[in-house]
Amino acid sequence: MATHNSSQPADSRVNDFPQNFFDKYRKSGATRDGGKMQECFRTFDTDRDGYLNTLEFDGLLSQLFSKRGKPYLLTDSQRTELFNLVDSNKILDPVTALIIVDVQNDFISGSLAIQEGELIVSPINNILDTYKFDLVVYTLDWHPHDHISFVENVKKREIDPASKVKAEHAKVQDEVIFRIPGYEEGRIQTVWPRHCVQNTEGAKLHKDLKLLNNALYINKGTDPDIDSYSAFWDNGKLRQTQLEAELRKRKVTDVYVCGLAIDICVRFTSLDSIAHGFRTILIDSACKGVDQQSVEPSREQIRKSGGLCIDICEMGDIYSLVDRRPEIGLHAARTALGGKKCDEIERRVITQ
Ligand code: VGL
Ligand code: ZN
Repeated sequence: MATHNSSQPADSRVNDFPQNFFDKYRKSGATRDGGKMQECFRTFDTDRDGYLNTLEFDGLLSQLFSKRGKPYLLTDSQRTELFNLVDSNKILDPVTALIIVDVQNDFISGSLAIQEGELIVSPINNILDTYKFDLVVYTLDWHPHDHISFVENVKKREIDPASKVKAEHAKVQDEVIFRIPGYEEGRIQTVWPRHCVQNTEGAKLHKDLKLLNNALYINKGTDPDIDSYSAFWDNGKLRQTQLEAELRKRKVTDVYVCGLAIDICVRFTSLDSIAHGFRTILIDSACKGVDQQSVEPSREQIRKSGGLCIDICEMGDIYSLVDRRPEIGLHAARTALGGKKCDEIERRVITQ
């Protein structure tokens, strides 16, 4: 194995590849068709297991960094650096977080009780017992008593003239547009029964939910004038919680999401997780929805945005990396390219 660096190609170095695969890319004006990646992979994945092991990766490096068939020697640290570049999103060594969204009394047995909500408590406990996450996060909907989302409070704020629903007629799940002093735009808000008021019984996590030591707790919806379905951002993307910073601090790569409700807070938390570049996996059977009709569209939106929806029975293979899904691998690769927007990258791939 090479232990020193040299600006000259080595005279002799083990080279299992009689022809240099990269030669055609050295010639000026070589056509770079879309098949080059598959061809490259097929060439170097000599044991055909779908992965490039260390030996195969060395084979690739020694052909790539060469002159007239003679490889340049790379130091171990250079090889490691190049490998880490490829693996910059920790594809081979993920750091995992589980976000348990709003498993609070009011969403299970209280004012905003979700159908079969209590049925997710034991699957979540099973997940906590079975898998060791690098970080477990419990989120709490944590509203002040005068919160904008409470139907009981609609008369406490000015209604925007554009609001179809007027204060006198507002009922649960209506969309009301408020005027908030200091903001030009009206604030669109679906109104809910009073729920998860700070320090009340309804805001407590379900008594049977297993609480891990060293977990992180994230309160959301604490500003009276704006709601927060996502555990990352408020609905107007005006202010962030500390969730992203805490995940970054621990170098989390893979975010698993479960809890209540799949069509509201789980959905927006998952979408923001995807947008922040985390490989995001929604554990379907550990979630329930407020509105049954919007459950499937929520899943679809998460999939389309680059997330994965899995059943609990798929969790073992995915967590242990026996099952690697290209959808989220692709998302990770895109993030490795500097977090560029998907269409930008597709354009680069097509036109290069
Ligand atoms: C939620 C409605 C209002 C949720 C929170 O946690 O899904 N839904 N506030
Ligand atoms: Zn709420």
